[in-house]
Amino acid sequence: MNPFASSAALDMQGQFSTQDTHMYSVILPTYNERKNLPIIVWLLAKMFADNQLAWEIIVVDDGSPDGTQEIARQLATTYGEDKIILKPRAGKLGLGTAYIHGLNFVRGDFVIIMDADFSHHPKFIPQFIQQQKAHNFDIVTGTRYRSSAVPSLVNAKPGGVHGWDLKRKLVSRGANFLAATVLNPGVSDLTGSFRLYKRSVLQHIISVTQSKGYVFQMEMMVRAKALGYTVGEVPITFVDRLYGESKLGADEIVSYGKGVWGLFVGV
Ligand SMILES: Nc1nc2c(ncn2[C@@H]2O[C@H](COP(=O)(O)OP(=O)(O)OP(=O)(O)O)[C@@H](O)[C@H]2O)c(=O)[nH]1
Ligand SMILES: [Mg+2]
Repeated sequence: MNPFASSAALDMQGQFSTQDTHMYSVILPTYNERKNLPIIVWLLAKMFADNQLAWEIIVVDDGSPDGTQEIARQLATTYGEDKIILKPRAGKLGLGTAYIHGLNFVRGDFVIIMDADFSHHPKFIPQFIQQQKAHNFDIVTGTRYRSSAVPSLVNAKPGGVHGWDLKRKLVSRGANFLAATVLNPGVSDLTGSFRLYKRSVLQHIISVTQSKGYVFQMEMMVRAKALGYTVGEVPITFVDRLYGESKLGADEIVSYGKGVWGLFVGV
């Protein structure tokens, strides 16, 4: 180990500081999240402040007709233009490209990807960070399908899903089971999208990921493992969206199945 590596963490008095000097950038894709956005931003800001972390939120809104961008501008005035950064696009271009777009503006060395509809609770982020630090992971992923963290982590509680009907639960379980069996990447929640990445790792993975829609998250993880990146897991409880309509339909299920097959033959 480099004997000088820790000197950067010494503060002015020569004390060893445990202060986290990293910056965490959240990419928040939004489409018609006018009602959810203020709550999720408030929770994120509070969590970052409580944990004394440097942060920013990049809102990638795809021309939401409900006026999400107007809310984002108000939030930027409230929290600061350096904290809430609105990077809109003209129309609904999809989630995969929303992450790519948002990543162009990231200033932090770590990136958190999450949904804005309250399904991903910011309270889990300190555990993601703890897990990342403990093992220097390239990626830490939230998992709905484990009862404990991998490797184990104090305070982690079993993951789960709340507010979904049986059909949606079965589809999600089935989708993960199918992907886990066919692709076997050794990560439990492949279709989830609540994750912490080292920025350079996310840039690399995203540059080689080809699929769109629901398959996108899965391909990112399968590619990450194939490229040799290290992944930790933290159980999360996933709650169905607070406001707004769900859009999962038969078309998504069929294209997902095709996506798994594409990855099986392609990666
Ligand atoms: N910028 C952008 N954001 C999107 C797009 N589609 C969805 N989102 C956002 O991406 C996140 C996840 O999308 P959701 O629609 O919640 O997807 P889901 O959780 O699979 O399905 P729901 O049951 O509808 O919650 C949310 O924050 C959405 O607002 C899009 O085309 N562009
Ligand atoms: Mg959702």
